[in-house]
Amino acid sequence: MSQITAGNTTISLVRGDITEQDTDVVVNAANTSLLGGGGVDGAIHKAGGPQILEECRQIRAAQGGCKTGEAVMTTAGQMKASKVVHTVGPVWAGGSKGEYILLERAYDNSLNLVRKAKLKTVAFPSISTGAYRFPTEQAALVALGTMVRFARKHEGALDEIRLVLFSDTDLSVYRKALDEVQQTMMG
Ligand code: AR6
Repeated sequence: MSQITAGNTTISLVRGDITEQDTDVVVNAANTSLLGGGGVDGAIHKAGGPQILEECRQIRAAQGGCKTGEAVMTTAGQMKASKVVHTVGPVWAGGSKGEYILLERAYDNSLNLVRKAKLKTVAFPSISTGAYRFPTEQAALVALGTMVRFARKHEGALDEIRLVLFSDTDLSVYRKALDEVQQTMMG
C-alpha cells in the first residue's frame, strides 16, 4: 500500500529526496539550535541556500531555537517548495523517555503550521530515524497514525501529506506500517 485517504487528505509514501519535492511545504528534521546539521538538515540548507539559515537565526534571536516536538516555519529559498517547516524530533533513548509522544508532537505541530498558513500540500522525511536513531518500524506507525488523526480532525484542510523515504528499505517499512494503520484505523 502506498497511499490512503483520510478526511479528504491523501497520505502517500514515495521514495525520493525531500529537497526535490513539489509540495507547498517541505519539512526539515532539524535540531534545537536551528543552525543546521547533517542528513535532511544539511541537504535542505544546501538546496535552499543561505536565506533559510538567515531566517532560522532570526527565529533563534526572537525565541531561542526550537524545543523538541515543536516546529517553526521559514522560506524554502531556492527549492520548489515555498516554505520549510523545521521540526525537532526526539533522540531515541530506549523508548521510555517520552520519545513516542515527542515524535507525535513534531508531526502534529508541523501539520498545524501548514494548516494555519493555509498551504495545502506537505512532504515529510522520516523524522528522528537517522542520526537520532528512533527505530523506523515504530517511527512509521507514529508518523502515519498522527497524520490520519490530523486529517480526520481537520477534514479538508490539507490535500496531500507525503512521506518521502530515502531508501527502498525504509519505503518497505513504511508500506508495512501503512497496511497496519489501514487495518487498525480505517477498517
Ligand atoms: N531526503 C529524504 N530523506 C533523507 C535525506 C534526503 N535528502 N537525507 C537523509 N534522509 P536525519 P534525524 C533520511 O539524520 O534522525 C541532523 O544533523 C535518513 O536516511 O536527517 O531526525 C540534524 O541537524 C533518515 O531515514 O534526521 C539533527 O541534529 C531520515 O531522513 C539530526 O540530524 C532522517 O535522518 C536529526 O536527526
